[in-house]
Amino acid sequence: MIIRKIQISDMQCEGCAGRVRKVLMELGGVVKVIISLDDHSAEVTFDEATVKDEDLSKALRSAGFGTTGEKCC
Ligand SMILES: [Cu+2]
Repeated sequence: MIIRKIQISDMQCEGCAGRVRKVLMELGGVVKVIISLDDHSAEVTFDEATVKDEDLSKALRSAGFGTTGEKCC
């Protein structure tokens, strides 16, 4: 298992945090997601044999979250 902290600048409210959490948890191999709205980040624990870093960012992008930008819901 490895832990990655991902910056998600356009996640700024509880609604977005819940969506980010859901998107990440739906990926096979992700076992734990800790959202921090204070620094707009998600700390993700996952099995690197099942899911890759780029899978996380790809899933977030397809759900409408980037790692840059200002928009929120
Ligand atoms: Cu929002």
